[in-house]
Amino acid sequence: MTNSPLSWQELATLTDWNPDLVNGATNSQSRLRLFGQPESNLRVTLYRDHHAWCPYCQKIWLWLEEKQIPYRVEKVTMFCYGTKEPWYKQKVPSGMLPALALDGKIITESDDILLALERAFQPLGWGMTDPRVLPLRKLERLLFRAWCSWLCYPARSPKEEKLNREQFISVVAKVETALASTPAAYFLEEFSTVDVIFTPYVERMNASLYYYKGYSLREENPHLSAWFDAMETRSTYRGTQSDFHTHAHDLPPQMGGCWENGEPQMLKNKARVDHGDWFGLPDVGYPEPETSRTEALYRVWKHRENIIRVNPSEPELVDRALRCALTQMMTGAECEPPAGSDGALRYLRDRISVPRDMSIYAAKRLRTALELTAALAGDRQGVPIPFKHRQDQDPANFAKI
Ligand SMILES: N[C@@H](CCC(=O)N[C@@H](CS)C(=O)NCC(=O)O)C(=O)O
Repeated sequence: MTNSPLSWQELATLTDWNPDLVNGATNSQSRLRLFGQPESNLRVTLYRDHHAWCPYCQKIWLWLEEKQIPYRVEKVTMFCYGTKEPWYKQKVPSGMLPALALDGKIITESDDILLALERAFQPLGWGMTDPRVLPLRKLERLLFRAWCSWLCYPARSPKEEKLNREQFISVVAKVETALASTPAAYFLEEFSTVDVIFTPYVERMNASLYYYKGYSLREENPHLSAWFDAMETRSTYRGTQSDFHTHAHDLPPQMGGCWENGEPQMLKNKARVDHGDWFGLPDVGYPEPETSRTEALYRVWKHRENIIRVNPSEPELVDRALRCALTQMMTGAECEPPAGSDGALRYLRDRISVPRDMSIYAAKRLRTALELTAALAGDRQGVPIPFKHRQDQDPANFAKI
């Protein structure tokens, strides 16, 4: 145990994280993607949320990454996080996301965007209107509605809760049958637009049902489990993939509420997602990369001024406590944080957003170091995460200073 944390300068020497955001692997921090092509090939701008969270944006993002279509990214604030940018409302008066500019023409509605992209760049495997794709698109919407009915409305009785659960599981059975109908782990013989369409909400279902209902979609359904594993072999998906903690706390304001069932398994899952152990949760199945710590360190180091400024505790206290947690993460030696910094460290632990801030394993490493270090100071929690909005994450507060 030490009580002298490394300085920011010393910490900087411990990371060489430097991804190629333009031509390298999929990364939520990219503002321009060229895939090795000249900038003159650019025909597309994707307007998506600052948090890399919007499910309909993820669909378009993944498609562009899979097809390696050069594009620019413009980030926009979602209503429940802060004020919508006036320049965006001039382009898209509803303020809805995603939007896409293709050769200067604005297109909204994610399905219309995919149709336009297919016309311009050819489909990803089977196209949106292919007779094999249409019924699977319908199945995805059926699954979505069954999920909403179970998660987003309070059940008036245990009987209704049970019925909603059974209804959802009966649609999952149809998804299992669809996945079983080809030898591949994907919906059709090869990865295609269908997998892209299922990805955003199946990922959110996996997280939210684990947390609010004690139901583990990925573990209880062999074909969905194999599908997740196959998706995770793709660097494109890994770059857009979120974790249980982020989804569990980003969904309620977007969906108008998520309702816990209070069952013992649910309570256990919720405690684990909120307080750890984050390793081994069924939000990821591939092994941890060697770079998870250096990535987490670099991301905190880069944004340290904003991270410290938005924390409700005193800046000097947060600065030192944060360096203690990073010292522990990088050296393995426990580092005693200043008295009274437990709430400050847990405030940050609860606000790491995946993939906005860092990738899934980097976030697990950072959450673990923050919790371990906070526990040396006490058991105070941070200011609770709001349920009706996420203005604590307003991008305006994180603008570069
Ligand atoms: N049907 C639309 C739905 C898009 C949608 O619901 N977008 C949400 C974000 S996931 C939105 O823009 N909400 C307004 C906001 O949060 O600012 C589509 O497929 O593109």
